[in-house]
Amino acid sequence: MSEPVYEPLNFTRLAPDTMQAEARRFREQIGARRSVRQFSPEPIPPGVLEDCLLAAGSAPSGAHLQPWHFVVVTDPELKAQIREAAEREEQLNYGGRMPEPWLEVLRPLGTDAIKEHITEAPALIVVFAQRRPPAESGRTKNYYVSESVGIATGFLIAALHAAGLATLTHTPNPMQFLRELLERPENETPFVLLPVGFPAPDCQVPALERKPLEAISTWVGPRA
Ligand code: IYR
Repeated sequence: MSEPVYEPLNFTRLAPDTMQAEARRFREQIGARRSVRQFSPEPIPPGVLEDCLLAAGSAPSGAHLQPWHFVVVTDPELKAQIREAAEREEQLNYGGRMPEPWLEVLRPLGTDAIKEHITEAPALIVVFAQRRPPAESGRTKNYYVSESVGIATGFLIAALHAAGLATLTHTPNPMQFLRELLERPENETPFVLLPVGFPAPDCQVPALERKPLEAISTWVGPRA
């Protein structure tokens, strides 16, 4: 068993008014993120995705096991194969596999089984969850995998947005075809498919409202 090795925390203490300004700045920046379904085929400047992936990889994880793997697909032929397989699943989803109450809450988003974004976006990032450790690790379990990969995916989406890129959080379930097409090992399961790129110049998004603070939070004790 390895014993802990410690180092001093690198922490920047901010003045209260700077804290408020930073919180507001971040809220406004992240609040401007929208899920985008129409992409421009323009390429992504080199190096940007690497930094975003490293930001995602800095997420906290169960026992610091970092149970994620990111596959970046830019190859047009592979993107076409992924689109074809995703549309096959989505035809079944929209054609009866999703019950009416589900279709009803999706209606305002205007989604359907056609997934142009998969071939239009210059890159797809497929996030894989390592449900079990790789065979060569000698360990048999990972912990809090969905929580860890969910947080890392949130970091990734935020990093891509901060870098000036749009994403769609897409889950063309069931997604096993992604493991097969991308030749990932059997301890990994596909978690989410993120088309990434610049929005098409004529991109439209549904006009949506977000829940206000009172609806998403409860305070117990004095509010600072
Ligand atoms: N996977 C389908 C359906 C879908 C489901 C949810 I929940 C969404 O928020 C959006 C779509 C699709 O991608 O169209």
